Amino acid sequence: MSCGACAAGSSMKNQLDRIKEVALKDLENLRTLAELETARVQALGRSSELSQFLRSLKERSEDERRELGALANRIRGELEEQFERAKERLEDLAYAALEKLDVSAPGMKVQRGHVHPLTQVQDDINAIFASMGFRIVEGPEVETEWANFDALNTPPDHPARGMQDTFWLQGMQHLMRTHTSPMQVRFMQQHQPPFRIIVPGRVYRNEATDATHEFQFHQIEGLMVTRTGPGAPSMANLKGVMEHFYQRFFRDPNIEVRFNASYFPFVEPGVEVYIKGSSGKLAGKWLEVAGAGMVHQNVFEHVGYVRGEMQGFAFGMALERMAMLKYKIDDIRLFNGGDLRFLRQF
Ligand code: FA5
Repeated sequence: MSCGACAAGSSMKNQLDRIKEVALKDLENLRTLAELETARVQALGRSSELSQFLRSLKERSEDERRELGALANRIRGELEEQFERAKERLEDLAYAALEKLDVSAPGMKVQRGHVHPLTQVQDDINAIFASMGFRIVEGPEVETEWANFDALNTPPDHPARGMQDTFWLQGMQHLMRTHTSPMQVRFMQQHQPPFRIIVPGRVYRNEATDATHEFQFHQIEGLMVTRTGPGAPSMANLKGVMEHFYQRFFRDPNIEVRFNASYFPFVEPGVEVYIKGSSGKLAGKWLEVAGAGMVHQNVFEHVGYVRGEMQGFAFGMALERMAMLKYKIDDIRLFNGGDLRFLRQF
């Protein structure tokens, strides 16, 4: 071996020592598995200095190749082992961090939700009617045109249909119910009097929203029917039920009820129910709170009863309007707005 070759060989050994030194130093400072992977690629990857070194050996003499190749491969093996150890150490640390449980840390407070104000008001209303012997039943929100209108004495050309414009489903046979009154029809088709029911539920109307109108709101229907005869439900009974309900609901024994003549095709006579109380929004003025009346004999006929054999009253009110009056809420849109500042007040 010439002296020149000797010098080249020793400088290449130095280069290998330096490569090893740099890689081991890098290993000491690693803190994450991601950092480790970057350092590993840098030290041992295809474009690392070590790989380039090994590739360059083919230009060397056979002796040099043998000697320096063996040395370079030994260093590669050592480094691979060191990287593997560092990996195990970092993995252990990562698991330990995951499992770390500080039993003395203060507990995390779980935020509890609560019942929506409309549900609270509905529960109150149900309880009051239940105490008067009314059964609570529910019905479908998608209705037939027949139950929502025709059976309720409102044929296609009837002007009252225009007052309850709705959302029709494809084919115009079904619609989103405009009121809970179709449940009068469904219930009577399946039951014989005597009965008294209330029907809470969602209703839909195709109208612009404002502070007192929603396109989707809730109603509570009431229906009490017996066979015709002494003791059958009368307008006087209807007034008594209304009075008792509103006095208990608003917790105001001074609430008065007044009927104003009105028109709904499915009752005869029909009235609008007004109340006046002594405090809050009810103080000193008459407010319209419901529609009501004696069930029309045409409706009894449509559900299969014999005309004149049955007698009863029906009423319908909106849940949102009840809640607004009770809690002095001035915009109906707050109920569905999702604003927690509003909802947390209940
Ligand atoms: C009816 O829906 C009748 N079915 C009520 C009825 C039942 C009368 C039984 C006779 C016998 P009306 O369309 O007026 O009636 O609606 C009833 C109540 O719903 C109204 O008094 C009003 O308080 C409320 N209401 C009507 N439209 C809306 C709306 N867009 N948003 C909120 N509340 C409404």
